[in-house]
Amino acid sequence: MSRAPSDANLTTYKLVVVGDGGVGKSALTIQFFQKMFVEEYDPTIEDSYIKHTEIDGELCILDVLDTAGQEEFSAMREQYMRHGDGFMLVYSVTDPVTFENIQNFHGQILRVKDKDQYPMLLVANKIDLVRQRKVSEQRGREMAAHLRVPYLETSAKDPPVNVDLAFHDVVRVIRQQPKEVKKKLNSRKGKRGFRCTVL
Ligand SMILES: Nc1nc2c(ncn2[C@@H]2O[C@H](COP(=O)(O)OP(=O)(O)OP(=O)(O)O)[C@@H](O)[C@H]2O)c(=O)[nH]1
Ligand SMILES: [Mg+2]
Repeated sequence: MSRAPSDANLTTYKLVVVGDGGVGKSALTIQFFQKMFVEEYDPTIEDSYIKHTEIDGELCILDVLDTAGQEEFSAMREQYMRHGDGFMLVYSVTDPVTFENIQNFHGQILRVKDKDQYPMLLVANKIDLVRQRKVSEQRGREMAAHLRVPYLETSAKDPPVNVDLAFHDVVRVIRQQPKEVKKKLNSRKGKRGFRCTVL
């Protein structure tokens, strides 16, 4: 049996899941961390999860913030945007308004980060709801190209589609950043942040 390396040698990636209320941010996060689908809708205020994962041969710590999509909590947005190393921009393929709002989340993240590009992944969720689908894959891909971010279609419902891949791909996008940004991540090795749920 090999001994697990100490956390001091691991990079922590802070991922933030954003998007309108009801698009499935919590369902995706809970499917990723707890391998179950939450059927009922219980609007989030803010939940945090942490776990060790191996991605492309590198063991790391994923620190995921599941945010509030409901408008009444929008005052908290800048705070969590400052905190993230990478973002999942989630919309529901059944709701065009949530798709249009992606541009607002994307724009606000770039403003808060004061950058013209930042690690993000556009996530088209609820693809299992084929008959209720109103936003096509083509429109999703066009939006992703326009925002210059990668695109992925997901379903948080069982059997899940691309859920692990979505979280891992945000880490991959973070890792593809230029060197100076990565240096900052490395200097955080072993340091741990705020309150969290350890699974
Ligand atoms: N069919 C289907 N339903 C989903 C999927 N993802 C989420 N849902 C359902 O959509 C509803 C809202 O999901 P949540 O994950 O709570 O939405 P949220 O984005 O976290 O919402 P806020 O916390 O208010 O921002 C719930 O009833 C989920 O079961 C999916 O991929 N497919
Ligand atoms: Mg939620």
